[in-house]
Amino acid sequence: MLQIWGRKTSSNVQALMWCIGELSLDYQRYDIGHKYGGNDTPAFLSMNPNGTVPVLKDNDGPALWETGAILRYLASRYGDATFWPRDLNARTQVDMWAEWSKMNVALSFTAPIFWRVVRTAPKDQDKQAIAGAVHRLTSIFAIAEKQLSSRPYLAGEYFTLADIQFGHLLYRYFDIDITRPKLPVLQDYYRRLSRRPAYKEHVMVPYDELRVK
Ligand SMILES: N[C@@H](CCC(=O)N[C@@H](CS)C(=O)NCC(=O)O)C(=O)O
Repeated sequence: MLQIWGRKTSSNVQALMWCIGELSLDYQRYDIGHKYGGNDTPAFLSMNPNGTVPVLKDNDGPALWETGAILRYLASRYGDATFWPRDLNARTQVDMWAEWSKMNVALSFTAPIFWRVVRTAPKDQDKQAIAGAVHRLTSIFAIAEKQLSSRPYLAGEYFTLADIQFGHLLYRYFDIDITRPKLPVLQDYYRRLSRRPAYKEHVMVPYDELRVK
């Protein structure tokens, strides 16, 4: 069985849990981090010296950290050949879009937009900075808009690991109180993802406990 340390309101934990749900794997998750604490104890730091969540253990295997690496581990071990192709070129296409999502989309959304809107008290919010960050994210989303206009999923015909790394950010993007540009293809892609049971369960999670009032 898999053991996961990490609160369900962490976006990285959500990506991991969504993957676990899609692959129908048995798991036990422990609430760690943010209001739950527990990520600064010697026991936790011996698993992950960074003190961040998620951490995963697969049966008696070593503790794994870094969400991207954990996702690739699960995909290699448990994913089928559409989710994580065995052919190197096909797999690298998936990996390329997964990495792009982590490095370009997540870094342009989580701290610059989500934290500024949700994890900042309304009186301290910098509306201009938020609008600027949305504008920068839009130019990145334009790449996804074009990519998804000729295929149903980010890396092609099939739902893959790339959709996990990209799509888990969209619930919060479409849910928070910001002015969004029209991106009809992305909106439709998000609508399709939000019909997936594992997405509903692990990604569409209320984040009120993170809100600074
Ligand atoms: N690069 C790491 C980042 C992990 C990370 O920053 N996790 C956040 C939650 S998304 C965290 O542990 N925050 C501290 C906390 O929850 O207390 C990864 O991808 O796993």
